[in-house]
Amino acid sequence: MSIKIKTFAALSCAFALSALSFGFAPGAQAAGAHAISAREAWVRWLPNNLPAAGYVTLVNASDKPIDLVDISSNDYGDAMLHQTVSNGSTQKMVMVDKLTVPAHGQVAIAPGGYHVMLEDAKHKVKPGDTVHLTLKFSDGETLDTPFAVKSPAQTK
Ligand SMILES: [Cu+2]
Repeated sequence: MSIKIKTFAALSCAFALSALSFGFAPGAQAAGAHAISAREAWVRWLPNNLPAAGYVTLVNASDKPIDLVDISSNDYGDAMLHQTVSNGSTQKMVMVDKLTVPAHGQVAIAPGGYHVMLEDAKHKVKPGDTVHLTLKFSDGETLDTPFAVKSPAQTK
């Protein structure tokens, strides 16, 4: 993930914004030994090779803040953390170079706020599939996280 800032017209993100759901049911832990665990990881798939949006809640079990500093995937050519920013009547996506997970806290990458923009799928991806994102953190840990691919109608 580069630190340059790009803005986009909110094309495919309009789908993400259409459902402002912040509800997260308790989910399975992705990894045990890590300070950071990921839960409720899913991708809102879009047709016609439009970029997909990845969502996940990151939980920090340690007593220090930890930053999410990089995202990559073997399933997509490009995986970037974006934030949706409102500016009056328009909404734009802005590149985010890091996201802090507070000590003994959590942060939600969720519709209406942050999303992982997934572009350039390396193979056919469809709802019902599982894709993997590798999340890298400032404490040196990496988390290989399975994301459930869901249809555009899904909100969580
Ligand atoms: Cu985006």
